[in-house]
Amino acid sequence: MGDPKFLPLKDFRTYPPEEMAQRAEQFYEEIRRRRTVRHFSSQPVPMAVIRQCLLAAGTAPNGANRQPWHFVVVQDPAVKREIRRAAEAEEREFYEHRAPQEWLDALAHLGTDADKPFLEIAPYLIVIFSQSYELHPDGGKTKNYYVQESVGIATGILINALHHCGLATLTHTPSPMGFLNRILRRPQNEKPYLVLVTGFPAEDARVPEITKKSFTEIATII
Ligand code: IYR
Repeated sequence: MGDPKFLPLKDFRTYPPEEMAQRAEQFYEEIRRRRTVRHFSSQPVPMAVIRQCLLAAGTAPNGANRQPWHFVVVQDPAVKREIRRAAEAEEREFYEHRAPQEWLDALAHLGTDADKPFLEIAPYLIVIFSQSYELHPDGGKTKNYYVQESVGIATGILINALHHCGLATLTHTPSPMGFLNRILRRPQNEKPYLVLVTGFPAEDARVPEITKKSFTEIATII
């Protein structure tokens, strides 16, 4: 290993206190408008926008800069149909057998069920994979670090970037998700993390009436 190389931090920006406060408020107002949407329109979305948002996700802080993620953008209707079929089979198992009553009770106010039409209707399914290790062409493996944290942060940035461009998202987690490796032909070092359903909301989209915890419930200043 050579010596670590460093560069001056060039493009960091600071703002006067009033502008900081204004920016903090504006960001909150922008992000609080984001809602998880389950009713999508099939209206097309330019792929260039998705590509740019994925570049934003790829800037996420992560363990040892291994960038242990891979994003598969599914737009092919046949592949979306296959994913819907496989996801609905797992979801039926979940809702009818696997989920304990306590979990079903916790979900009741969201009105979710095993039917997932959005997996075919939305223009894109962004399937996010985590890489617990790197697989080299000679068959060698290198371990990755803080993989769940890293991929979670990248996913958060992606959700934020897509919202920022006026796109709706749904974080969908069929469980188990192993079928995604098979359908999308992803290698054994990758595990599906979640499916980010992406597009415009349907004209008549409705969202559950929910509230967010207050500041004092989510934060402590000591
Ligand atoms: N994966 C299932 C169930 C589900 C679980 C949670 I936790 C949610 O917040 C919502 C749904 C589904 O997608 O329906």
